[in-house]
Amino acid sequence: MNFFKRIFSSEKKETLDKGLEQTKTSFFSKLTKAVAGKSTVDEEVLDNLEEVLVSSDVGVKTTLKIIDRIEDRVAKDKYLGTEELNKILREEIAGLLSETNTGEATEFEVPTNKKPYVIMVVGVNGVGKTTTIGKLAYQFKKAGHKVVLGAADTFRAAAIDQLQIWADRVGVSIVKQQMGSDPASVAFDTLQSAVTQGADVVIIDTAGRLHNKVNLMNELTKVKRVMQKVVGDAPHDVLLVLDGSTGQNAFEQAKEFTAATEVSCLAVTKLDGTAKGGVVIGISDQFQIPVKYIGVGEGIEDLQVFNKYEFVDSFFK
Ligand SMILES: Nc1nc2c(ncn2[C@@H]2O[C@H](COP(=O)(O)OP(=O)(O)O)[C@@H](O)[C@H]2O)c(=O)[nH]1
Ligand SMILES: [Mg+2]
Repeated sequence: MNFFKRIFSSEKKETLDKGLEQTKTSFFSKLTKAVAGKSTVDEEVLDNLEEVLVSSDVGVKTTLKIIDRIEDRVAKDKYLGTEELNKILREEIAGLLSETNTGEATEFEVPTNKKPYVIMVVGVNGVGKTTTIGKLAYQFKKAGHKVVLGAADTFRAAAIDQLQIWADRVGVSIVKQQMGSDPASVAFDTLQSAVTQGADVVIIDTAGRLHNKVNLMNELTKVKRVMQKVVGDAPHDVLLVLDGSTGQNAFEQAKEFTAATEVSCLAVTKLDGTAKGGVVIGISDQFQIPVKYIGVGEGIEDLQVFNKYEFVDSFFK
């Protein structure tokens, strides 16, 4: 099917368009400046374009790939207006994303052969893990699944309270212990409770305080191992949450976490209120890990299944 000839739910699309507004505005104003007063695609235009992409947080590697493609495609010194250049850029970015195994889904999906389907959520403090868990729980519940949350971020009392607030808001159960208790023990209890209740989905929150890679690795390994005593192949997904508004820092975090544990999918949050939405393009291209969800606001409905077609469409609208 043609990359852009897809039909999306208009409500979802509106939220996405709104969420990406700052990225778009900044991107297009830079793009316009990059080609202002230029009538042909020369070295300078390509250099400017490179700068626009890098400063939109697409990342250097991915930017170079895109520039190469444009160079291959556009005859040197060919006349090209902003609109045309924009179209070519859009096509090349779409082409790049279509080569990654990311962003094909359109619905929040629960694998039918896993019961319960266990997701362990990791990422540094403040990136939006708990919020993303709340939003995910809401979507899964809405789809008719029974969801149990596990408060394995036991480092701060506030973290447990925050997950409790989300559980109440969504109307799902939560398993927690006191602050300071062993995260692995909370995860174990959560899975046991989920199995007893016949739950469909379990989402485990974890602490992101462990900056030391060895500690982080040990802790996550322990949590996983303990979970496997209850559900042999758990966790089915390790979801790394990245704050898109931190731009290049998100790339660094992705590198660190993927070195510490096996990450199976990514969520990029806070794409609203930032001009750094290009980070999703770079991350999709550079990590062999699919971006599964994107956060476009603080509200309960502001989590979307990442779909590259919709994304590129919104980015270039
Ligand atoms: N604007 C915006 N804020 C978000 C998004 N996701 C999370 N947040 C906010 O980021 C802050 C930290 O989120 P939290 O879930 O506590 O992060 P955690 O420490 O990783 O669990 C909170 O104020 C959230 O409301 C998002 O997609 N957009
Ligand atoms: Mg939290």
